[in-house]
Parts: sequence; C-alpha cells; structure tokens
Amino acid sequence: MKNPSSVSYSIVLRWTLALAVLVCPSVAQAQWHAVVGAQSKDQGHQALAFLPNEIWIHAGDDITWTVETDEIHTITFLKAGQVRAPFTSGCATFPPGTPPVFSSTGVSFTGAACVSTPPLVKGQTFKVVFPATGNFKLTCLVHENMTGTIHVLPIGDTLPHYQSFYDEQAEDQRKDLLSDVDSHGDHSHDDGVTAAFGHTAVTVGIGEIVATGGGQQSVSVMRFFGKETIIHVGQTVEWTNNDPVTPHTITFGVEPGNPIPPATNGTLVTDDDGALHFTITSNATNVHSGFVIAAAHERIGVPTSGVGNTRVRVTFTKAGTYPYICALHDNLGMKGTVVVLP
Ligand SMILES: [Cu+2]
Repeated sequence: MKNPSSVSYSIVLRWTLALAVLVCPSVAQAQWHAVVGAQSKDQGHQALAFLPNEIWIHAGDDITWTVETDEIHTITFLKAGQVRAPFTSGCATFPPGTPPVFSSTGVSFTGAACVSTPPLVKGQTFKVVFPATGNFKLTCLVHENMTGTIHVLPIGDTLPHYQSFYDEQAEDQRKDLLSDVDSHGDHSHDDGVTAAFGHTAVTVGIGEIVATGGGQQSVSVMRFFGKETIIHVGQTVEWTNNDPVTPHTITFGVEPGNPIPPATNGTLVTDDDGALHFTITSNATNVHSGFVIAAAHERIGVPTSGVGNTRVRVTFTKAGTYPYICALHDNLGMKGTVVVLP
C-alpha cells in the first residue's frame, strides 16, 4: 500500500517539473537541437533538408545541428548580401577546431559575419550561438535547395514552440521526404527503355523539391534506374539526369581528380542536340561525363545560362561487361553495369 505522503510528494515533484518545462523556453540561453539530412537504409534516398527548417528561439540561445547522412552537408549562415561560395571554400575560413570536434562552446552568429562548417557527415555536430535578435537564413553550400530560417526573438517574447514540437516536426518531414519518391522504389520500371534515336535509356536519379515558410527541402534518389543494361555490340546507351537538384556523373574506369568537367578521352564528341557522346572500345577505355544535371530554370535577376550537360551517350564497340559509377555518389551505392553482347 502506498504511503499517502509519498504520493503527494511525487505529485508536487511532477508539477514542479512540468512548470519548469513550461517556463524553460522563456529563460535565456536555452539549448535547441535539429537534424541535418535523412536517408533510407540503403542510402539511395537522401533527404537534402534541415529538419525542421524553421525554428524560433531567444537571443542568447544556441542550436546544435547533428548530421544524419553519409551524404555531405554544410551548416552555413551567410551575411546579408553575401554571394554564395562553393562548399569547399565556405566563408573562406572555417570555425576553430577540426570536425567532428568544433569548439564545445559553439560559434557565434549575429548576422555581421558568415559562419559555415566544412562538409560534415553522419554523426558530426555543430553548435551555433545567437546573441543578437534577427531573422536569419540558413543554407547548405552543397545542396542549393536546402535552406531554413532561424528567428531570434528578444528574451521577453513568447516562443511558439517547445523542443518536442520540433522533434516531431523533424520526424514528420523526414518521413514525408523519404517516402515522396517511393513510387520509384522499383528501379526496374525503366530498365532498357528505348530512348529517342533508338538508344537504350538509363535514368540517372530523380528527385523532388518542397518548401515550408522557412525555405526549401529536397529529396534525391542517388541511383541509376536500370542497374544492369543489356545491349549488343555497336549499340548506344543514353543516360539522362531527371533530378531537379542533384548533379551526377557517368564514370567508367579511372575517376579524374576534378569531377566537374567531362574528361576528353579522344572519343568524345558533342551530338547536334548537345549530348556528350563517348565510344568505349575496350575495358581499358576511361569515360567521365563530368557533372550531368537537368537544365536549370531561370531566376529573376540572374543571367540565363546554357542548356548545359543534361545527357550522355556511350557507344560500345566490343562485347564485355562494363561497370560504371557516379563519381559523386558511389559511396551511397550509385553504381551500374552495361553488358554488351556480341
Ligand atoms: Cu550521383
């Protein structure tokens, strides 16, 4: 039988704890948590997103982000008017301490100077302290459609949400993003489809972009759809990137140091429709497409760009088995094979 006094004590304790939780968000220097990226078990589906991507805090609070993917990400706050730099240079300088161990006290961001991590991977964390009020945009320098907003309010203001809300929201968004492209989970659907000009088509990735009021989130499937493509000698395979965000490469043989431009291997020609066209004459032939990405949309105030490198063709003149990779995402399992029959 319970002792009545211990029951009332535990009720008091419970109410004290509940009150402490209620009061907590209005106390200075609260510590918040968020997640960077999410992935499917096989790493093929990558949510390129801050989860959640909109958070309201008080001046003096800090937020710690934890990266949850094998795909790389940066956590970057640019200062007003700053031009986005490649992820390799970030803000030109990176915070003191080499990842995964940055300064445990965190890095301060007021809006006056850029703060960015180098590319981080699974398990690495980054803490940012926000001493000044303001509404600040957050971005990943690796993924253009991966953005967020942090609202830093005066200490006296009421905050709209507790940490538990953000945890649930992050989990909901993670699930939504990773399941958004589930209908394409069966990658066999376009295996061996005949493309224009009678070539055999391989789709190189798909993806989607969504938004909240805080910014954009996207999901990319890092896979060649039709992992094994079977053709005959003299035929041509055509790879097209259907992802709105993420570039990929088609790489046979040796991976070049710089993955961005195509490698000229002596067989490369540009077809009249702009597609890069290589010929593979043996297993010793190296082919590297460079970045292949869907033609970009126009943005107000930004000069229009060319169609770019959206499609790659390879003609095979010798029977054999030819493995290839995406040089950017082979670590996530983005690999394929072309089998050339006599
Ligand atoms: Cu790729």
